[in-house]
Amino acid sequence: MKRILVTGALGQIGSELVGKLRDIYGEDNVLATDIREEYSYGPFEVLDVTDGKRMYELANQFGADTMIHMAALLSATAEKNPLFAWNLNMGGLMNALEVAKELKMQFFTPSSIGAFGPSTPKDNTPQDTLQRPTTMYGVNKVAGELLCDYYFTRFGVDTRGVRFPGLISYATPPGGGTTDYAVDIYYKAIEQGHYTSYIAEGTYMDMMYMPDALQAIVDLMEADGSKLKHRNAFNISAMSFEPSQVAAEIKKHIPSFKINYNVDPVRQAIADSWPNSIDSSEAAEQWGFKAQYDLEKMTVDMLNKLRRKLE
Ligand code: AKB
Repeated sequence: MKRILVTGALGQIGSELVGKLRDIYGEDNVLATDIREEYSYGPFEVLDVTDGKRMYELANQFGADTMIHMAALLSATAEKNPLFAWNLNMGGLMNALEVAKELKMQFFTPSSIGAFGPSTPKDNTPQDTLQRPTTMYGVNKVAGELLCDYYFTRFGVDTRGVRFPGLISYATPPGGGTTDYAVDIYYKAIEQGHYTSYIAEGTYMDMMYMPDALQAIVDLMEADGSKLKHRNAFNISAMSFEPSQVAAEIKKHIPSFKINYNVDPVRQAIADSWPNSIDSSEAAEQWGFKAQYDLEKMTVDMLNKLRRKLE
């Protein structure tokens, strides 16, 4: 049975991931850590990921054999405070990789579609392609992809990772991402019947429903390592859409729903520098990645779950 340490356990992905991992591997085998102290159940420790010594001690005491390193700033927040983003995103990752190396742990950390930039091919973006991102978040993600590959080839750490698209969930709101509009729109549809999008009509980005993202992490970590030609930064996507397409899908269930636009130039510039749609075929071939939710199926589930949560 795995013994897993999760950083950033109260974040958008972490808070749902911990529950899933505990269902699979047992509550006592998953140590949730976060800089915030709000945890309600199961093993939890406060951890600032820039404190490598404490990270080592917690992993060692817990007897962890797997590190899932999620703590990071997202794209829009990182753009507001680039130096802090570098220190947190890169400092945290270096500490986590060092702990994984010392304690011989299997290792997962996510990259993102943010690792691509304006010179990357925009449509069906290949697994291996030009990566010259123009955001601090993107610079962190490319450096992180390279570092994870380096720790595998140089030190034999079993590093694995995916490039997540925008993630959509009814459980925990995201914070500080460029793709967050695709979550907000569902909340506002139910709460107010209309949504003002900070991303312009016609801006396509890759997206994925949270259950598929969580399953992808589990599947990649359980995959036979000898079959992986890549290890880190697998392109994975479930759908690509632009704001008016989500609005049209919501309208099928809430006919009076309306969308209008008030574009935020900072987040729009980030979105414009990212691909329209990425090619996930290497992940499918090497470890069987397959998403279950498309826009239609996700919209039905999001609206049902959010109605129950909000009404
Ligand atoms: C963001 O928008 O920053 C994230 C991402 C795509 O990495 N959701």
